[in-house]
Amino acid sequence: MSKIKSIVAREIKDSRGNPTIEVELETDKGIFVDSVPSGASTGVNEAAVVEVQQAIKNVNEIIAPKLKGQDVLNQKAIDNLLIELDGTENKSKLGANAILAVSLAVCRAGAASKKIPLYQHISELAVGRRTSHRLPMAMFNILNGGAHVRRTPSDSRGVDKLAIQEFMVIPDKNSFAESLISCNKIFNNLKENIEKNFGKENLDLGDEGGFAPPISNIEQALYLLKNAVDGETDVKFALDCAASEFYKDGKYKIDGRELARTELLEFYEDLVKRFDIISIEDPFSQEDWQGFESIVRQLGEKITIVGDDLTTTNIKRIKEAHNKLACNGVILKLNQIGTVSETIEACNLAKSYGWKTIVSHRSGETMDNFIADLAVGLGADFLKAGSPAKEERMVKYQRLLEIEKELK
Ligand code: 2PG
Ligand code: MG
Repeated sequence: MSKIKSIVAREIKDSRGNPTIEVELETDKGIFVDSVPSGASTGVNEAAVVEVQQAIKNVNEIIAPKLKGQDVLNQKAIDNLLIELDGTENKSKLGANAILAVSLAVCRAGAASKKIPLYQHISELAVGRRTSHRLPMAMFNILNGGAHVRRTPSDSRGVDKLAIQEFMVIPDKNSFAESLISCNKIFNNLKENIEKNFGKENLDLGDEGGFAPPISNIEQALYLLKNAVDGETDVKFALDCAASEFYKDGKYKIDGRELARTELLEFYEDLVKRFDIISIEDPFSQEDWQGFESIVRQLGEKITIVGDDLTTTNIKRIKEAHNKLACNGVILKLNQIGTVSETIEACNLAKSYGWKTIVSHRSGETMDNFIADLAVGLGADFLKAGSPAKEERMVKYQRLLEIEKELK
């Protein structure tokens, strides 16, 4: 048992330089610090974020006095209390950012109270007992488009950006350490190829540390990736289309064309035939259930169709997606729902359906590495945390390396 002595919130900056909230929670075991990331391609059904200064006020003046003296081992009860204190459906009163920062720090303090690693504590919260652990496979996002790249056709380069947001590589190696080495080789090959084809001035990176060369053609992007894999074996691809971002008035704007749902489906089918793609996230817009249903029917046996904006780590949406057979994999993002307990619940539900589970960072990240422990603790199939070229992404992978060593 460890009682909360104090909780103090303050402002820090995230990887895009935007303000976000960090919380410092003190118990007899020490001081525990966690912070909250933010998305750019956010789903409309995500929990609400309140302005940072307001979130800080809400933690310091409303949450902290209520939680003082509570035992951090009661994660579920504390998360329920936070939900109750907020009292809204989407956490719009206190803010999911305020609530999550506290929930994360409580969890970290809980692990310390039990003197066990954070991932082990999370897994005990998730399954109610001790279990063995395995590492997730990493999805490294090394080519960026969509909302994570700021370029318009009117730029000097005159080329629009890629409609698809994330082009990821998944090295299937014996260990995470080997996967990371493999990713680095691919990343460096990609860099060389981009430099050769587009010049040094086009080596800029998107928000998640993937390259953002002046191309807008999806096939060309996949060939760039394929060439970069050069000699590396057992490397698969995954896409996060974040299709809500290129959907307008019933059409999907991609590759300079405007595609209807059925045409976009054909487009994906063709890509899956020609490239080693094992997973497609948000292939259709977040309310285009028919799109999701059709792609699961056509490709669901072969690859994973992942809900992110569709499901928003929300058990209601996950249940609906299951009933409609709209996906067979799910993204888990703590800040889409706002508490550790609800994220665990979402994961358990998805697993009960036999879905693949992917713990994910956000495009605006902090140096917090909580999601590495979360991915291991939940026994998630994958962790997606960007490219190793950015420090706020790399700290998550560093933590996985540490955990891997510990588990050997
Ligand atoms: C996504 C995420 C993270 P954002 O769409 O999966 O990669 O992006 O945080 O901008 O929503
Ligand atoms: Mg996504």
